[in-house]
Amino acid sequence: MGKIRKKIALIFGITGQDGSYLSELLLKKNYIIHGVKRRSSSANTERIDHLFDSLNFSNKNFFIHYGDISDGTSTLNIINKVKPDEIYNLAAQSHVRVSFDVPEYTADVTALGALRILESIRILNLKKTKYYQASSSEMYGLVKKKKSLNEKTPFHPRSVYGISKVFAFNATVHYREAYNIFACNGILFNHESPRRGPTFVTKKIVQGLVRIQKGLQNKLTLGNLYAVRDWGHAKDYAISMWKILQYKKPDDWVIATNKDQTVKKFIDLVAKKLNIPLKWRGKGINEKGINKINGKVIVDLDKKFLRPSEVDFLKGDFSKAKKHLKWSPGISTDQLIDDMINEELSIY
Ligand code: NAP
Ligand code: F7E
Repeated sequence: MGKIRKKIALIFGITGQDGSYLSELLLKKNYIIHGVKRRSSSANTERIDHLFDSLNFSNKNFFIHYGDISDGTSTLNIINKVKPDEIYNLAAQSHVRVSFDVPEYTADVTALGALRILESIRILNLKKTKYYQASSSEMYGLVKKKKSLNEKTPFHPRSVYGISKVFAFNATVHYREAYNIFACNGILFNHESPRRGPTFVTKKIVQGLVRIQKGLQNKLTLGNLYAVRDWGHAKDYAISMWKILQYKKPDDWVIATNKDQTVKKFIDLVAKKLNIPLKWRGKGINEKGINKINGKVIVDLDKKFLRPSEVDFLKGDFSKAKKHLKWSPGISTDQLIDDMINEELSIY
């Protein structure tokens, strides 16, 4: 009997939250993984250090290459060298607030980066290579009716990050239609985990409140408390990425939990789990979260964390993915918060 050839996956954005969970999943599925890492002056492989020997940049089934999706030549060269069965493009300047400060850079990486990968697949004539684009609920932006959003809901992005993701979404559809490339969009709603970057709101809240409980920090300063988000667990969402590329045809998919919460509710849930007695006082930018027992201000607001234009409401209808991909979120918000808190507590 001949040996079954292992599938080869190439992951752009392997050092990020999702890249690390996707790598763990694909290694379990017996893939050979090639990941692309940017050069940085300080270590950026913390989330994947457990998967390879960082001195040799590899282990048996896991290889890291230096590259950058703002560099078309290196992107094309890596794809040509690896000739992957599946490419996952998770690389992006992924912070919405930061995209207001560095719009041109965000568009170069988040929009044109996707185009550079798609162009490489086309130029190299890789007929069998499948492409996953990390599209985002931020594309919906200004939502007219506060109801669950699906694959048919129109996009109205509210940041250069959102605009760039709409470009990448459309480029993915275009390369599918024009060149018959198996190119897919996962329209993923917010997903979090202990590995979430520290400046995203859920991680900032968990980290801040744990540190306050431990007496290591006095207060947590935030922006808009009333934004509504649909928060899932990144581990669940990595499974959806793989399922999207295994489906019989390329398509676009909403991945979400169909549950919504405000930022304020998320703070209340975390505070309750940490036994921090919290009450709210004041309005607008003067609203504050106060320790009911000693009267100390635990949460306050600062305009610098507000955005010039906000996405007020995001909740996703994942019924298409449920029906055809047999994907549903397995981890509840409650479990997500426990997971994030436990990880944070384990540091101290
Ligand atoms: P993340 O933690 O910020 O990871 C982003 C990854 O992209 C990192 O590995 C980063 O490398 C890499 N990267 C940034 N610029 C690059 C460049 N020029 N060339 C190559 N790599 C580059 O983001 P995430 O939460 O894992 O999200 C993964 C993807 O899904 C992103 O595209 C994001 O926009 C999208 N998305 C995320 C969510 C969510 O809620 N998490 C929802 C929808 C869509 P460094 O480690 O060197 O910074
Ligand atoms: O903000 C509000 C903020 O930065 C969530 C990215 O993964 O998901 C993420 O984008 C909400 C916003 O995530 C603070 O105004 C209040 O309404 O955690 P976030 P995001 O902007 O939704 C989408 C789907 C992606 O694709 C992105 O890559 O929380 N908020 N106070 C705050 N947000 C932050 N960051 N910091 C605050 O202090």
